[in-house]
Amino acid sequence: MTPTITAFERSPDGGKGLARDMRVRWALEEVGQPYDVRLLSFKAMKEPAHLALHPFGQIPTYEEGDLALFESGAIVFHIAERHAGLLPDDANGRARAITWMFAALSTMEPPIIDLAIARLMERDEAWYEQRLPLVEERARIRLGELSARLGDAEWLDGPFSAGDLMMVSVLLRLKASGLLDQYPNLSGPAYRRAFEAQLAVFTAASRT
Ligand code: GTB
Repeated sequence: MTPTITAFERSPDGGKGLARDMRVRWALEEVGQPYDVRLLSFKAMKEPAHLALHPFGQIPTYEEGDLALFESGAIVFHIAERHAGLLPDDANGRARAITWMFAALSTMEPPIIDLAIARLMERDEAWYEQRLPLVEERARIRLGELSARLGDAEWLDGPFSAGDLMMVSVLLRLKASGLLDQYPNLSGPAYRRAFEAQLAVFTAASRT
């Protein structure tokens, strides 16, 4: 059965792929699962039909037969569990890949989102110039720790997994800030090449 996901009808990022449907699309493309997309206006997202699917009136959601899911992490995990290619076969490797998914969402994403929101929505506040360095520092600390763990490796734990997919989708939110450039192994040639190789699969598939 072809799943249906939801996405912004008009994404405020103007097509940069920064909204959280992108990680779900990427997971579906990686495993070669075709999908439909239902685009929603901001108004429709808060109406009862969508609230029945998503208690917080957000995107993305995922529907497949009787199953309706919300939360991009849960959706990507579901896709990774049902298809080969995003989670290792051995139980311990699988558990570690899932750990990296959680690390991306619950340890890396919050300071990165705080920074994105500060840069996007708080610029006109009187306290912006004082707050920005604090928010940047919190993101920088996590990036430094992640960079130290990644070292020279291409991916976080062995071959590419849903953990890497989630981490990359979280890090991409920092692109405009320039902060990533300070961590060559997170944004440098090896990681970028590896990321682009994965992305090529996605881009080719979305052209067909
Ligand atoms: N924890 C949830 C998940 O991971 O699925 C968070 C979902 C979420 O924040 N959805 C956002 C949403 O629906 C879209 S992704 N917001 C509307 C609302 O809450 O009313 C966040 C987002 C929005 C816009 C940009 N952008 O323009 O750059 C980037 C990311």
